[in-house]
Amino acid sequence: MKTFRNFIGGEWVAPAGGEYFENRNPARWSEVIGRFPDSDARDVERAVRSAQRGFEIWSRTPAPIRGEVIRKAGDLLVARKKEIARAMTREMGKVLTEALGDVQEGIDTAYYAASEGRRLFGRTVPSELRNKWAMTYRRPIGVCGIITPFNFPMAIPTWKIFPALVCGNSVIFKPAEDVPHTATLLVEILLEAGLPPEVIQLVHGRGETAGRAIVEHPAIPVISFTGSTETGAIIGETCGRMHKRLSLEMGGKNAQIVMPDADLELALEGVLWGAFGTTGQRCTATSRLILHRQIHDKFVKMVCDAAEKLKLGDGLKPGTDVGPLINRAAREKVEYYVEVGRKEGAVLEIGGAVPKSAALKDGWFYKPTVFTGVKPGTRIEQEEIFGPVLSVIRVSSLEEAIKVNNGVRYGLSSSIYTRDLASAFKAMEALENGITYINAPTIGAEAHLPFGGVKQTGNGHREGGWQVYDFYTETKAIYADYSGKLQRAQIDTYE
Ligand code: UN1
Repeated sequence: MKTFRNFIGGEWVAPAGGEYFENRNPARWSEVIGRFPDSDARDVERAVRSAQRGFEIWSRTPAPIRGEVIRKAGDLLVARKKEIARAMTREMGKVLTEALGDVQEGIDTAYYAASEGRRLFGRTVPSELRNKWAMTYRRPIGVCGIITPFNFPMAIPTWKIFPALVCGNSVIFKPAEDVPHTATLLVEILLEAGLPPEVIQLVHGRGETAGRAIVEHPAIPVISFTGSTETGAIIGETCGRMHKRLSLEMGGKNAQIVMPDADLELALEGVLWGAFGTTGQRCTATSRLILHRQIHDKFVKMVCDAAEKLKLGDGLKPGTDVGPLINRAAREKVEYYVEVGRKEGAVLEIGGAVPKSAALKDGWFYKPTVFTGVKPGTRIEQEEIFGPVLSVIRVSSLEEAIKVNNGVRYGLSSSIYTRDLASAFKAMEALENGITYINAPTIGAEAHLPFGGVKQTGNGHREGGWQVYDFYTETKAIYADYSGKLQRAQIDTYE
């Protein structure tokens, strides 16, 4: 069995405590991919000392040159796209087409970040005083702690790491323990692209140990985390106490609304992709379907007939539509919520079980599941399940649909299918989400637009697009006075 290492201090090293965990294939649990370091605070300590040295070099490297390194990383991702996607499917389970998309999102992010190295705009503004210039520019902040989830093993780390690096920061990267192999490949690529070794540190391990040590380390002023709202709250408390800059990207309970005037075939494709793509393990997954009563029964039948035909299996096998869940705990959570749904009186239309077929026995598979008669306010309507479970809610108007959409504590993405322009625009304005799709599913964010949610999905920051560059830089204001005398702002101008 292959043993993998951390990348700390410019070299591939074993963890201080000598402990490892196994990384297994969720579609065939008996298949072990490798052993990865179960790191602790000592490893993080070493990583911090090295990343501080990395920061000294990198923060002084011109931003366009930093961008060139990220461009090269993008080129290497292009060259190795298929190989990385296969490794990703093997450790994460999503079907190969989706894994290829995940790598592509990393490539898109690389090229956007590379060009940002030639922008990183500041502003020049007039001063209220004569012979005085005023302007702002962006400064790197320091060592950034990047903690990422299992569901997008390449895209999400690159959303955070590439902008952080282009802005001149150094990075300590702690990937989810379910997907350490893709993370290792990403770090290899950054090094091959010419990133000075101490600028990136890879610390494998668990959230409670390695993750916690990063969040609590006083010399890491920036933390970016994607994961559960519960863990985000713990991280938020620590970062608040320590005055750290923190970006949180957390849960969702996203809904697709279908109006009577919608193209139902299109809406069907949307909900299948949104609810069961990535086995429902996306923050942006469609976990609620809000149907106007006029098309409710017809559309429920369309969804159930089609969802039952989805082919479960190993994501590497051609023809597979839905892969496994990530691990035992994830499947147990789904089973738990299906039980909750039954007890709450929702009607289980399809699924609600582990598939029986012998070929799927060794993986964490679960049948696509649809509940109807789900009442707003019930637990399966309110809580994030992170699995292939769709709750259908019946409504009588657009206003009611919007109210149901907004009646949860999360606010990541939403979607409406309608041919009516007025309904589309009303929804665009009234849906309380960071992302709204018109005639498209709740998933499908592009790398050059801001990504994030309102309410308890986030804490006001955005990833992707131009906005993330504000998170990874400190804005400094400069006043250059060449008048040769003391000029007092607010006072001399108004004498
Ligand atoms: C996530 O849902 O966890 O919007 C990230 C999408 C992807 C990114 C999703 N591009 O579907």
